[in-house]
Amino acid sequence: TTAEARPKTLPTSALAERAAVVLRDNDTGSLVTASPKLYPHMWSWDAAFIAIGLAQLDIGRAVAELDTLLAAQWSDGMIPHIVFTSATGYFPGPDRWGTDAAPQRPRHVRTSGICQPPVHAIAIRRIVDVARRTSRVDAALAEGFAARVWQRLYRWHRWIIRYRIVDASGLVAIVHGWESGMDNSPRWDEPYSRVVPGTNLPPYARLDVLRVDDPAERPSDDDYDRYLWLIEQLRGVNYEPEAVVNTSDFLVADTFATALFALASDVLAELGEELACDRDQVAELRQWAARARRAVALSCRPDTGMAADRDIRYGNWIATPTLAGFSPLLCGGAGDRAEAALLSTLDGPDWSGHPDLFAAVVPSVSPCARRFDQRRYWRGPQWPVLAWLFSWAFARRGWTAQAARLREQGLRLTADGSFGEYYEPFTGSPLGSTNQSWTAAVVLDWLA
Ligand code: 9YW
Repeated sequence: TTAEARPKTLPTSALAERAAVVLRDNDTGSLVTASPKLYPHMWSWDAAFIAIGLAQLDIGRAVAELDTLLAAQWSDGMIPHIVFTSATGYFPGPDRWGTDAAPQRPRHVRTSGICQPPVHAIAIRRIVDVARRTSRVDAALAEGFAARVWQRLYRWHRWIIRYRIVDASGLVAIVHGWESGMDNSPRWDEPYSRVVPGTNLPPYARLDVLRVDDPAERPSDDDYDRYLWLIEQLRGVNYEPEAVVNTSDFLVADTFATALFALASDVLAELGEELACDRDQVAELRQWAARARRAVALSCRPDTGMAADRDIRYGNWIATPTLAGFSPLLCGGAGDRAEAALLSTLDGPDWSGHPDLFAAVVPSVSPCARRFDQRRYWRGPQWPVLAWLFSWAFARRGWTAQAARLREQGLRLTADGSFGEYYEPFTGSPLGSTNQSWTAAVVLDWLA
């Protein structure tokens, strides 16, 4: 039945062609929306991965994508998690976010008021590397762009250091599950269970559930009440970054965001050296990276070796088995033995080596975990974009065989050309949106 449930496998050339069509179809001219119907706006970390895919088609278009995102950077340095287009059909839109009164907001465009994981330096690194292989003109274009926006990226990383390292763990704090990029991950169950929506939560109607085949692929209504309640809290302090951290009922140290911050800070420092940027700022980035790496290593649980998040409000570690537990493999710092053990856990039967998986791609939650839910969003399905992230990081760390295997298995998962947002791990069926831009983008990069 598994084989029956599975659409055909496209030949590589047809798959690449289809992926390119998805990016073109989702392109509004100045930005590529995250997906055609479900997400008709620009999302921060999506834009980074989308730019990586665009680099395979047109370096100029890849650069323009990141320019659109960076032009929406807030004056304090934050890169907002959504840059809104004029499209309706997504909730919560700009009116519900109510960022218009925040003094740090950009003037030319409306945005949300929170952020997402800082993967943007990684995108710039990849675009520069790809461009250097295509032509001298492309290389000059990409390097010129990197030099031009380097300061903006530095200010973004400084914003995280200033406002989001708030407890002794040294991990990057988030004030909303959406900031993690993994909205309803079981990582956040406990912290969310303590968020109690007020009776004055303004009424709303969800639109996301209307755009997928089955509401069971999306977060629950209770989840959404909490997501919306946190927006009310953020609005209540007009998105002032210190007040946000002091007042949000959800304040969690995110080990995965921290690992990405460490990795991206190193990448940004390295680019800064290549492009002869400010030496003191390069040195600061190196320091920030080292501190973040240490924090991720210290978050590892002694029994499993997996990295954990920390509920800052309530002072407890959250050791739910999700793919965020493998964060140290992205940024290093845990030590060779710990990393070897973690790598074998990753390949083992509780994770990518689970015998019933359609493709050996790390699922968002271990299929052996109590809270595993094979169809529901960040609670079990496989996300090709995360497989790409791990494969890129592994290649950078010199783990060539592991990187190649992730690429091969990621392509197995996505070979039907539907470019699902996420995939059911046992059948490999696409779930959520189809023609999801970042899925198409990483496939294009894999096929290059
Ligand atoms: C939402 C766009 C975004 C991703 C997130 C993912 C989802 C949006 O889609 O969140 O409204 O649920 O969780 O990581 O950036 O692809």
